[in-house]
Amino acid sequence: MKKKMLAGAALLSAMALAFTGCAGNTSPGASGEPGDGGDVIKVGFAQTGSESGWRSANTESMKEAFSKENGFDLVFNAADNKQEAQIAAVRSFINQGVDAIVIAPITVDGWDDVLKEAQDAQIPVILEDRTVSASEDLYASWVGLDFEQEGRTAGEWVKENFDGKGANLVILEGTTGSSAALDRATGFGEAIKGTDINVLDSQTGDFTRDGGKKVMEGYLQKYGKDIDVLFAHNDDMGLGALDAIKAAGLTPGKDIQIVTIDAVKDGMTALANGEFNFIVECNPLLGEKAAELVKDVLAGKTVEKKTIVEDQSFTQEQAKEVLDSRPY
Ligand code: GZL
Repeated sequence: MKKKMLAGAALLSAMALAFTGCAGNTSPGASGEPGDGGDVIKVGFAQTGSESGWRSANTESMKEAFSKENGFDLVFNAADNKQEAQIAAVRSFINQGVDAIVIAPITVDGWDDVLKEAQDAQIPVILEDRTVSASEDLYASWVGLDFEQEGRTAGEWVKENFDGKGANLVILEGTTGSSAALDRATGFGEAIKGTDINVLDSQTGDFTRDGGKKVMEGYLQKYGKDIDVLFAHNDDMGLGALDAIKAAGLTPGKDIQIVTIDAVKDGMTALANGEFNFIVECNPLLGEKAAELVKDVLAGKTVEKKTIVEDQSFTQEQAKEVLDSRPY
């Protein structure tokens, strides 16, 4: 039963309790806090899919936070990177009468109708990771990263290392229409504006290794040894590109320098061994904050509309130092 329905039902069940001594699972535990035998919070989580190492780490973080021990009954859906499937999952959560919905929206657009349906059903929505173009009134809060700053940091590294050399750059973009890809492109473009760096091409690899490899193969056929540097919107596309670069007889990290975003284990390993040259972190551990926001919203507390989680960046030397202690 949804939390907001409990006001009236609580009165009735209290009265029933007075006469029958029995109560459903809505009776609060000792402290009234969910998870101590008290109210269990039913949450529907609409994940993008399993497109990258970052996504796996994010899903793990969310499942750990929305555990039974923490007072949750989690309904999980991964939408295989398909927006229409993700919207259908949210509609299903509404029909199931969950207490709250969490979404990692694949793309920014297309969310207004289903978010309005959730609002009409009095089910609060929390966004984690990426954002939407819909009005802020249609969701309770968002916890994520500053994608524009991630792109800017990557661009500043390229500017610092390649401006004034007439360098040729190719870009592997993330999922088309996702806030991560849109904002990283904006930040990166701002950072290299006014330099003599020549952007030869920029296409989407959909945040996947296979996508990165296929697009990089096309770049190498078209531009070959003219490519000096690759900017990949995430580690996984960069890792896919490594295969293409080696198959072309070139040495990644030297013939073609590579800057990526995420800093997952495989990316940091490539950085430590010299195949990547610079990584900007994008922290996937958002589960704890998302769970805290769900509990606070359901408890009627006022919450921040936006929570940005801090990122850092790594050189090859820094990657060697921290690789064994990385949490993901
Ligand atoms: C960023 C996240 C992106 C990662 C990719 O927060 O949305 O999606 O950078 C992931 O690895 O697929």
